[in-house]
Amino acid sequence: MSERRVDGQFYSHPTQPLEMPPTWMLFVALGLLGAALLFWAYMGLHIVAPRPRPAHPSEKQYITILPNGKPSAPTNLPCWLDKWTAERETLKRSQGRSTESKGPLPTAPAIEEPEVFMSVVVPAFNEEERLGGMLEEAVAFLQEEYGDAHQEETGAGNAKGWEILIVSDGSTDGTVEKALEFAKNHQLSKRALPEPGPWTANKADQQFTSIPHGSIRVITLEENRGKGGAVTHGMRHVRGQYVVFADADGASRFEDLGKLVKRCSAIEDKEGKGVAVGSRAHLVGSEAVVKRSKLRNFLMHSFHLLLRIMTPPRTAAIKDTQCGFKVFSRNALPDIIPYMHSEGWIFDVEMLMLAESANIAMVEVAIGWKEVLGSKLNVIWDSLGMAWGLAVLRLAWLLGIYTKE
Ligand SMILES: Nc1nc2c(ncn2[C@@H]2O[C@H](COP(=O)(O)OP(=O)(O)O)[C@@H](O)[C@H]2O)c(=O)[nH]1
Ligand SMILES: [Mg+2]
Repeated sequence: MSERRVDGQFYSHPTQPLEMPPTWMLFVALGLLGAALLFWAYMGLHIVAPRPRPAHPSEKQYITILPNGKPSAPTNLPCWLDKWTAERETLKRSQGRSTESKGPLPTAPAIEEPEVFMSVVVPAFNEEERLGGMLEEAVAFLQEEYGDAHQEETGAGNAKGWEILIVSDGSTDGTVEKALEFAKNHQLSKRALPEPGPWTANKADQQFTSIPHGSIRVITLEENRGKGGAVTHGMRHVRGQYVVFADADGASRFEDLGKLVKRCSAIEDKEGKGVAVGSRAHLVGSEAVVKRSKLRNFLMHSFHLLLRIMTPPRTAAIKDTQCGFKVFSRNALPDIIPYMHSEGWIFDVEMLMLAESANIAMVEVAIGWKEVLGSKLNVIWDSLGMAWGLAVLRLAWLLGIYTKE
């Protein structure tokens, strides 16, 4: 308290009123502060927004089982994306643009022709226990449906056959060995016992499926990236007319793939682009979902609310964005895969947002789903991570940190 003695009296306040700055100055100061905060938020976002690391040379190779039952030497993976990118650079140059220039090209290069009908990408992180049953159910369907002669009714050209790309995401257990052993048994022997999966109703009736050699390819990421990183990596190297990614635990009923492909081909535009999203929304309230913990269901609902607020309308309209079973037509891939950033669980949302921004038709298709023991999702930690990932993704998208050049 300042006290001054004037004329023998004490005053507790200064005799002169304090001179206040004019109001406009306050507004300018606030504006500057806001701008500085935004600037730092923008810079911070640059730092935290994930950018996928380039693949190591060994990650662009695969191992398969040769006809003699031995594992092949590491062999280079065909990569449609590398060819597509090179063609795009040539196109840019021919149009007199620098390779750094942004903005869509008047004509985009086409993706190279498919070699098989169906590519299945399986992200696998320490899945030696769960992978066998999933593969058994997958190959039974794939070989029956697309194995020798592909039916023309899907209107998808002449490609035949299928491939499975297993992307081991820095697994520290025997995931890779398990996958190769599965391929070996199913290529060579007609007598091995089939492994039951989550959807095997009766073990005694389970048929053993012999598969063509080379149809299972195993890719090993040197360090763990996360499901998004592994799926995107696999999808850069697919040869299929259609591509699906599916969880290694066999939670989704594999034979529902046929439904997804039909629905996808039905909505494809004249350029042959379409996405079919497997959905568990019809199971809410049923045993499969109720069996999950209350906390997981509560967090799932909160996440859906966030999604609805934060994503563009057609993505927000999808009831189950997180289902690990999604089909893409080959021609849709160049609008999505080159622009992916998310390494973790939020990658599904990024894929859908990219499809939406490219005006690709999307359809949600109900599938069978069983919760399989051994989930690697840490309910609290991964939910927080997903909310954070979604916020970063949306802001990076809005502020132009993520662009489609
Ligand atoms: N690439 C990769 N895949 C993962 C990781 N964690 C889980 N996955 C895969 O994601 C799929 C679903 O995982 P899961 O643990 O069953 O999760 P949940 O079904 O959501 O409970 C499986 O194929 C896992 O192998 C990871 O860190 N990296
Ligand atoms: Mg699971």
